[in-house]
Amino acid sequence: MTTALLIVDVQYDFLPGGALGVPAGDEVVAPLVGAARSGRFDVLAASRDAHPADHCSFARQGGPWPPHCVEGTRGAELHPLVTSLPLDVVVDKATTPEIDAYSAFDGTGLAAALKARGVDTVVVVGLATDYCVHASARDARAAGFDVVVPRDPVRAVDVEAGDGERALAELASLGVDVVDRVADAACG
Ligand code: VGL
Ligand code: ZN
Repeated sequence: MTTALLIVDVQYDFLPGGALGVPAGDEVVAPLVGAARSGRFDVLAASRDAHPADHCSFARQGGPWPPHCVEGTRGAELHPLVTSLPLDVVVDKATTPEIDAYSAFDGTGLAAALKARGVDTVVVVGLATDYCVHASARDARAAGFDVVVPRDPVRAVDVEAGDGERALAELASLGVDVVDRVADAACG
């Protein structure tokens, strides 16, 4: 088993106080950094939401979100503890004005980059459970990986109460292994 930890969108704008702060989003940092430093992962990957200033997902353009993760701004930067990791792969997504992408696999070449490193199992962590974690785990599964989502290093936006739990339930129905703790994931 060759396992990747995929750290999704742990950027200032998704942390409390950010433009699209995820409630308790900062709580993901300690468990995921601990996992990344545990030596249990063969490959460390991270994604960034990296939008142009006129991105179609922004309210000004008729989209659902306040402006967030605009390239070149502090809000788009990864948390410094994530940046401090020896990341093997970093991908930017939703980088063109007309196209939104929640999945770290959407238009980024991430599946090929992981397969080139022999990865067969992907543990998906980060923000947010009901958007980019959900879409990334779903696409990892669709790309043929075994997929694990641990609960301790993910947090949900929960626009509607229960969105995060529904996202995890849907992932489980797709064959994703939803576990309580990242420490219990990828022990093969
Ligand atoms: C995300 C909303 C908009 C995410 C990205 O990373 O989950 N959510 N853009
Ligand atoms: Zn976005």
